[in-house]
Amino acid sequence: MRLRRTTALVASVAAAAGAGGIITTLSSGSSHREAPLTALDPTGDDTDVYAFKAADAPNALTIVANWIPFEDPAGGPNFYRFDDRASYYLNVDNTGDGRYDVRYRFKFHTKTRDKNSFLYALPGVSSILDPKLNVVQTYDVTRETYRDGRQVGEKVVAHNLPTAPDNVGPKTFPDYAAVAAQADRTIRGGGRVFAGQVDDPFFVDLGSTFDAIDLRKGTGAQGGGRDDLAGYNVHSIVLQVPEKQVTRDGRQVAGAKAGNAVVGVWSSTERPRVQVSSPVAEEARAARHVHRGSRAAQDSDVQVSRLGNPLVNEVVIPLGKKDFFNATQPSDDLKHFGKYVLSPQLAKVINALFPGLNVPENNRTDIVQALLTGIPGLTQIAPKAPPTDTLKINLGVAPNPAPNRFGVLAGDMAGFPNGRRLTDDVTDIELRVIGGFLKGNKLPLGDGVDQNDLPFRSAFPYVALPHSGFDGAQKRIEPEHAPTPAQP
Ligand SMILES: [Ca+2]
Ligand SMILES: [Ca+2]
Ligand SMILES: [Ca+2]
Repeated sequence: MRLRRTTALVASVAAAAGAGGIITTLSSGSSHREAPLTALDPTGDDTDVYAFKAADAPNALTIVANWIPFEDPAGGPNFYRFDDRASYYLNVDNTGDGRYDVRYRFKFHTKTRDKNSFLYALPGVSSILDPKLNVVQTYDVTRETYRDGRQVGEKVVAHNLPTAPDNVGPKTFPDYAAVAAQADRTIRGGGRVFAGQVDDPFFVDLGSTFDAIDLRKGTGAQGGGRDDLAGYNVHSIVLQVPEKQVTRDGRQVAGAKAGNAVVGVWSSTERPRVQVSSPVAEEARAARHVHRGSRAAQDSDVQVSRLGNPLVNEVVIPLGKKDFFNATQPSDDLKHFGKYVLSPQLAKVINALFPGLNVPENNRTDIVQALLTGIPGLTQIAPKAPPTDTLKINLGVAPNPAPNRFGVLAGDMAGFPNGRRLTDDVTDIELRVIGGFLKGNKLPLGDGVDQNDLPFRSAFPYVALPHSGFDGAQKRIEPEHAPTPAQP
C-alpha cells in the first residue's frame, strides 16, 4: 500500500509534465489552492515549507513556511495579512511516528489605528513602529512540547512582535527593506523569527503543465519555461532555532550519523470549530488525533490545512479527500489514504506520453524512501519509521556553500529531499525521481524553470523582499500618447 501511494505521488508529479488533465490541482503550484476548501480559504492555505541549515547559522534549524497564495502586490486597499482567527503552526516530529513533538504556534492580532482613513499607511513610513502605518499586525509565538502524543510543556517565547507590512509602494515606503528588516526578531530560548509579506520563493511553469504537458522546450531540461508565480507575494513565517530545541534528546547534533540527527517538519493551520464549514469540521472531528493538546482553547480548534513535502496533497490525494487530508495528521497517512492511492498507472501514463523513457512502473521502494520513510543513513528519523508526509532533514549534514538545485540527485546531500532549500528545484527533482533516477533510469525531465524570479538573500530571513504594489509586473501598460483634451 505504501509503495503504491508514494509511487502515485511522484508519478503524479511527472504527470504534471505529461498528463495535465489528471492532476488539475497542481495548477496552483506546490501547495497553492490544492484542496477545494483551502482554495476558498487563502489565509489558511499553506503553500510551501522549507527546512534547511543556513550557512550563517550552521547549528540551527531554519524553517520557512508560507501562506496565502497568489498575492497580487497591488491588492489594496485591504492588503493581505494573516488571519487573526486562525492558529498557524510549525511542527516537528523527532521520533519518526508522524506525531509532533515540538510545535510553534503563531497567533496574530491586527489593529487599525485610523478607521476613518482608506489608506493602509500614510506616505513616508520610515520604521516598523511608525504611526503612519495604519494597519498593524503583531503576533505571539508559543512553543509546545509533547511526549508520545501528550502535551508536556508550553511556553510563550515571543510576545507582541511586529510583522513586516505589505509592500504597498515607494511613496508609502521610501525604504521598504529598512522597515521590513525591523521585523527580524529574537525569541526566548535562542533563535530568530520573522513574519510578514515576501516574494513567493516557489518557481514553476504552470501554464505548460496544464496545457496537457505542453513543455515549451524538449523534456524541460533546457530552460524556456515560464515562472507563473513570478511577481506574486505570499505571507511567510521564518523561524530559526538552535538544534537542541527540536532534537529528540534536547541536544545539539554531533554528526550526520547521530541518533538525534533527523527531524520531520511540516506546517499546519487550525481554526475555531464554529468557523469551519461543516463538511470539513465533521471530517476533522473524525480524524482528530489523540495527541492533540489538552487545553480547552485548543480543543475548540480544528486543523484545516497541512503541508510537508511539496506536491503531496496536490497530486496524491484524490479530489474528494483533499480536505480530509488537510484535517488529519502525518501519523495517519497510511491508514487514511492508502486505499485512495493511485496505482503506478501514472508512471504508465508517462511512458505512454514519452515513449522510450522506460519509467519503472512497479516496486518503487526508491520513492517511498526518498519522501515518506526517509533514506537510511540520511533522512530516516528512526529505524522502521512508518511512511509519513513530513519534510525530513538531517541536521548533522553541514550546509553546502555552493548548492546544486538538484540536491541529493546531484550528490549535494544538503538539499532536497534532505530538507528543502529555497533554491532546490523540487519540480525537476520529483520529475526525475519518478522517472527512475534512483533506480538508474536517469532522464533529463523538468519544467524549464530553474530558479526564482528574484535572488534569495544570504542572511535571515533569506526569502526575497516582496514585490511592491506600485511596481507589480503582471499588468498591461498603456502606451504613452499625447495628452487627451479635457473634453475628448
Ligand atoms: Ca513524534
Ligand atoms: Ca518568486
Ligand atoms: Ca524546475
